[in-house]
This record gives sequence, C-alpha cells and structure tokens, in this order.
Amino acid sequence: TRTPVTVTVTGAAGQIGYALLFRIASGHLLGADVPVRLRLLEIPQAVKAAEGTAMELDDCAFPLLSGIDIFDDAVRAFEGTNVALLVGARPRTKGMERGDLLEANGGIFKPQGEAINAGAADDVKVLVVGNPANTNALIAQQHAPDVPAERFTAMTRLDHNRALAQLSKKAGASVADIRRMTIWGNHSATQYPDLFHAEIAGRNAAETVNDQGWLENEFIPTVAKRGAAIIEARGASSAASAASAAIDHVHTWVNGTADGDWTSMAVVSDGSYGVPEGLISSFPVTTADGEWEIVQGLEIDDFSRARIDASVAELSEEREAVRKLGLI
Ligand code: NAX
Repeated sequence: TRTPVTVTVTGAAGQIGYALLFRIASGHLLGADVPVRLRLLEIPQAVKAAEGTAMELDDCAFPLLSGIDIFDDAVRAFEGTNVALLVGARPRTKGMERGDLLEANGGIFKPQGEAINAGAADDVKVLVVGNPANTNALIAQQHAPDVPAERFTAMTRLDHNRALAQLSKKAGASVADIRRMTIWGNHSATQYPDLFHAEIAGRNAAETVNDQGWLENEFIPTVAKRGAAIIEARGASSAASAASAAIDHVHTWVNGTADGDWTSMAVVSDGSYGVPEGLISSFPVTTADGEWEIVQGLEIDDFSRARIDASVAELSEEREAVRKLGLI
C-alpha cells in the first residue's frame, strides 16, 4: 500500500472545514487510491469542536483515512505536511478598517508561513483560502524563504467555477463543454472573469454569447459579487462550494489540467501580463507533474487590460499596506 499523504487543514472547525474534511478523507482531494493522514489546526477555543468533527470522520470509516491529529500550535500542525490548506482566517468584524484586517491576518499567516518553512515536507504545496486570500498567501510565502515561492497559491477556483456556472446558464451549454475560463487578479470584488479566451464547444465564448451588455453588466458583477449574494440568500457565507473549489484546486495542481484546457489559480507573478513580480495574482495556468505554469501569449484587449490592471493595482496596494505594517 502507498504511504499516506499528510494534509494539514487550518480552521478545521469552521464551516468550510466541515464541508472540506469529509471530501479529503473520502479521496476526492488526491485520488481514490491515495491514503491521507489529517493534521487539523484550530485556535484553542475551537479544538473541542474540531474533535467533534474528528469523531464524525472516524464514524465514516473511510478506508483511505489513516489518522487524524488535532493541534492548536502551528509548528506541530505543519510537521511533515505535503498539502497545506490554510482556511482559518480572521474575518472582518464591525468597525474594522482594512489595515486592522491585514494586521490581524498577518498575525496568523506569518507564524504559519514560518511553521511551514520549519517543518513541512520538501514537496509541500500550499493553498490559502482564508481572506484576504492573495495577500495572506503572500505573507505566508514571504516567511517561508526555504520553500520555493511557487508552492504558495491562493484560491480563485470558486470564482472560476462561478463563472463556468453563469456562462453555462447564459449559453444553455453544459459546464463540461466550456474550456479556458480565466479569473485574473485578486479574489475580491475587483477580480476579472474573462470570457474573451474562454470557449464553448470549441468556439469563442464571448462571440458565441455575443452580448457585451450582459458580459459587462451581469456576468462580471454576478461572478464578482456572488459571495455577497450567497450570504444574502443563505444567511451564511459560501461553504460547500468553497470547499469543493479547494478540492478542485489541489486536485488539478496534483493531477494536471486536461489537454487544451487551463484553470485559474492565484500564483506568484513572474511579471507575465504586466503583473508586478512577486504579487500573488490569479492567472490562467496549466498544470502537469505537480507544477503550474502561467499560460503565455494571450492577447489582452483594452477592455480586459483595464480590468486586470485595476485588480492588480488593488493587490499592489495590499502588498504596500502589509509592508508598512512590517508583516513582510
Ligand atoms: P468560519 O468562521 O466558519 O471558520 C473559520 C475557522 O478558522 C474557525 O473555526 C476559527 O476558529 C478558525 N481559525 C481562526 N484563526 C485561526 C488560526 N490562527 N489557526 C487556525 N484556525 C483558525 O469561516 P469559513 O466560512 O470556514 O471561511 C474561512 C475563510 O475562507 C474565511 O476567511 C473566508 O473569508 C474565506 N473564504 C474564501 C473564499 C475564496 O474563494 N478564497 C470563499 C469562501 C470563504 O468566504
């Protein structure tokens, strides 16, 4: 039998954690033939709740789940970890300014980056889900100098999947017929879902839909503000869909994109498409052999350029803000 892969999940007692852990343990993250060992990280007040979830995981008797350990200490939680899912974060509460939010999250992602640097496995792959995801990923990455920067990624796959769903509805096409969707920039309201390179059954999506009004006034804002719409409807933020996207992100990273297709991941920029080097920004990426590569050579028209630039400018401001706070 194969050696288990160690997966660390932070914020394990939260609502995304609750939707995520059962899918990891049942084999959806890494594959139906890959045993996993879970290491859960929570804050001390939530350890008991995480223990409850662990009891339920036991009760599922998943054949692939070879163990669960729970920690309230990041150093121990990331020991030997191969896949780190950084879900726990400090949410924005009433009266909190953006600087306060970045500072509170710096207090979480700096020590977690250091712990990954100190103890994770050599092949560690990191996905940051907790918001502000791109900048939290940047903070963690900056405190893990011995880990290759490309191992730190942030999640825009939920935005990507939301864009697939909206396009599929509009075009009356199956999600399975859509390829080459792209989310550019920040996982925030400034993100840019791009239909100009997407395809429906091999034909250009923007041309097939042929409705610039819908694209500008419905598609883009619906995708960008979907999180708020879910909160409005459900009375709680996206959880199962976020967990599903996290599964997709890692699964695609490990197992590769299909021929002729790509996905969206926020990854460390090498300067491609004018995105300043070092920012963790969403790009179209292909994956193979556990590594990602930014899709090169796409033509970016003025409409797309303006939107990519606006989202990337927000990321630059966030980087400046965390620099000023001494967090990187
Ligand atoms: P919950 O508040 O339900 O759960 C968060 C959990 O994290 C709590 O159990 C809390 O105790 C724990 N936590 C806090 N600080 C921690 C630390 N230092 N170490 C370990 N655990 C810690 O939030 P949930 O709905 O699960 O969302 C988690 C994060 O995902 C939030 O930051 C949220 O904004 C973000 N999201 C990101 C998305 C994305 O697409 N990138 C979409 C969904 C989601 O909104």
